[in-house]
This record gives sequence, C-alpha cells and structure tokens, in this order.
Amino acid sequence: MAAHEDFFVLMGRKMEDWLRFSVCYWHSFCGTGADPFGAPTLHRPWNEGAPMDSAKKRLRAAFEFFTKLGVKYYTFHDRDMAPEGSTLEESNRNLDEITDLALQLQSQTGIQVLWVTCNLFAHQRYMNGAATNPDCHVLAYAGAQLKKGLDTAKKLGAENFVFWGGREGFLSVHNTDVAVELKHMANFFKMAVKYKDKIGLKCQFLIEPKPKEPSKHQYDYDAMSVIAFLKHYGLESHFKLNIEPNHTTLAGHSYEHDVVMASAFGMLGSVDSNTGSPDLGWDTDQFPMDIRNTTLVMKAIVEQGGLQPGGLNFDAKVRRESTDLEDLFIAHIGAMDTFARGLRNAVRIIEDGLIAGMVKERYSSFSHGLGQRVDEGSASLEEMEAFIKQNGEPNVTSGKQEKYESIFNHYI
Ligand code: XUL
Ligand code: CO
Repeated sequence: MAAHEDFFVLMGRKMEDWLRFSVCYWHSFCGTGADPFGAPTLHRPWNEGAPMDSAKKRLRAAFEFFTKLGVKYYTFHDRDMAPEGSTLEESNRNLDEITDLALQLQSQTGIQVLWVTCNLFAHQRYMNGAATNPDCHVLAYAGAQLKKGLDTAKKLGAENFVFWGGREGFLSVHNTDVAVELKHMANFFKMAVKYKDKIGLKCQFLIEPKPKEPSKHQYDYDAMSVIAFLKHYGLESHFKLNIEPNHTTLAGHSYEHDVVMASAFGMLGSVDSNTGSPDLGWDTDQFPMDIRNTTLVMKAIVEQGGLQPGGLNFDAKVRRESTDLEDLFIAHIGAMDTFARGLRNAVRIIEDGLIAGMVKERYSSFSHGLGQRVDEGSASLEEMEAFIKQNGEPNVTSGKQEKYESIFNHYI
C-alpha cells in the first residue's frame, strides 16, 4: 500500500495536486461540432429540449462525466451554464436557477469550480468589444454582466475568475482610438477589483492572452503584453495570467513560451491546457497529446512550486469527426496521461539536476566580482571599461544547444 501511494507522490506532493485537472463546460457540453462550413455533427442527448430544461439536463450530464472521470474541477462561462434572456434581469434569473442546481451537485459530489468567466463576446451587442467598446452603453452592459458573474463566483466558491478579452481589440486602426480603449479596459478591471473586495470574493483574478481570433488584433496579445499592460495601469498585484498554449502558438511563439515567460515574472496563475496546430494558423483547441510539450510546461510549473489555486483546464474540444460519446472520455483521459507523463519527466529532469547544473555553470561569471555587481545592479559603464582594459577580449564559450536537446530527449 505504502509503495503504491509513493508512486503517486512526486517531490513531496501528490500528482493530482500538481496537475489539478479541470473539464471545461463550453466545449465538452455545449459544443455541437458545427463549423463555418458545416452543420452540427455531435448530437448530445442533453442538448435537446427547451433551453432551461436542456440547461439542467446538461449540468447533470456534466457532473456525471466529471465524477466518472474523477476530476475535481470544472470551468464555465455564465452563458454556457444558463441561456441569455431577453433582459439582464431574465438572464440573471436563469443563471440563479441553474447555479442553484450547480451548488447542489457540487456539494453532492465535492467537485469545485476552478474558474468562472463572463461571455462578453458572443452576443451581437459586443461585436465592437465589451470593456473597449466605443459606446459606453455597451461597456455598461458588460459591467452589469460582470457584476453578476462575480456574484456567481462567490456563490459557487470559484477558486479563480478569468477575463478573456474575446473582442477587446480591433479590426481597423482607422476607426479605433487604442489609447482610450486600453484606458477603459484598465478602468473596467479596476471596477472588478473594487467589487471583488466589496463582496469579499476570495478568488484569484486571471487574464487570458490571445493575439487574434475573433479580432484581427487583440490587446491581450501574449504574456508579455498583458504583464506590461497590468504594470502600466498598476494592476499587477490583482491579476495573474491564464496561459493557453494554443494561443501562444497563434502569437508566433513556441508552445511553452508564455508559460515560461509568465512564470519568470511570478505571473503564471493557471493553464488552459490544450494545443493548436501551428501549421494551420487558427485556433483549433485540440486536446494536448504531445509529451515533449507537457514536459516543458510541467517543468515550469514544478519549478514555481505548482499552480494552485489555478490548474490545468482542458479548454479543448473533440474533433467534429469524433462523434461517439466515448470520445469525450478518451480525449480527456489521453490528455491527462500526457500531462501526467510530462510531470514525471519534468520531476526527473529537476531531481537529476543535470540541465540545471549546466545552466548554472553557463551563468557562473555573474556569481562573483564584476558579474555579481552587474547582477545586483550596482555596476557602472566606467567599471566595464576598466575591466576590459585589464582583461581584454573574452573567451567565447559554446552554447551547446544540441547537447541540451539530446539530454532533454533522454527524459521523454
Ligand atoms: C477562447 C478561449 C476561451 C477562454 C474563456 O479562445 O480560450 O474559451 O478560455 O473565455
Ligand atoms: Co481558453
């Protein structure tokens, strides 16, 4: 028994606590397989019937799925949990009714909300953006919807709240005042922080970068753009980032890039663990099945001590050709295995310390003397000049990329 339990404990923590898997509601329970060229292919029994009846059927089916799969978390948008009404009041009543049932199912099963988010992009009123809309009336609607979203997060005990700027960006620079729009977005976030404090909501706020789709250019382009935005408007202590590698590759970076960059700045809060097809150039939201990628992501996560209160949310959809109900299980199980193997590989890389030792050696000139003063920020250009006059030309050293890559391959 003890030996069996040890197998699931890595670096003093259970694998499930490193991984904190979450199922997303919108792709797996609302998705129909429809695309711009074709009709729905995924005929789910819970999507039949009047909107509020099917919302309840869908929720019960989702909790049956979470339980069978053995995950502890789920994520959802306000509008995929309950249908939008014809007024804000009606939408709120619908949400109240369905979240009453969600609360009941959560307490029966122990399954929790990893994060909730507001859909501020699908309704036609948001076609020119929500927080960055040129019309304050639309921005006000988004604010009213967000207020209810934050109340919902509190009601269901969500551990995080995500802001994905779906249409916060522009298609044409001719009709857009970018400086004004960015300021409004920051002010919108400040209102959210204030309301969060007012209602005593404890969850972590997260911004999810994405460079394009549906806008041509989105303000939350990638991890570094969002970090710069947060710092510019003094919001960095209130938010972390929810990195989706499928968006990272859309921004032209490698899969692990934004996870690594966000983590380096202490801003990695959660991961929408999916993958794109970088050879295509659009958002495909596939289940992550590449062990090289998950090893690199888990290495960054383990090195920062985990993701809690964030997690690994499967913001992924089965292909429209994967039409069996069992494909939902296969996709999630396969992706969980891919991350579990990534975690085991990452822990071996870290515990062996071979790569870390090589990197440490590579930077060793900064551990003493002039290098140490550069590192601490106390060196001057005059000192550099004196150093070079005394020591002359440096002996360039090999970067040894192929050696690192070969060692990395040894672990996967
Ligand atoms: C869109 C996307 C969203 C967010 C939540 O590309 O990733 O599903 O995760 O709105
Ligand atoms: Co996402």
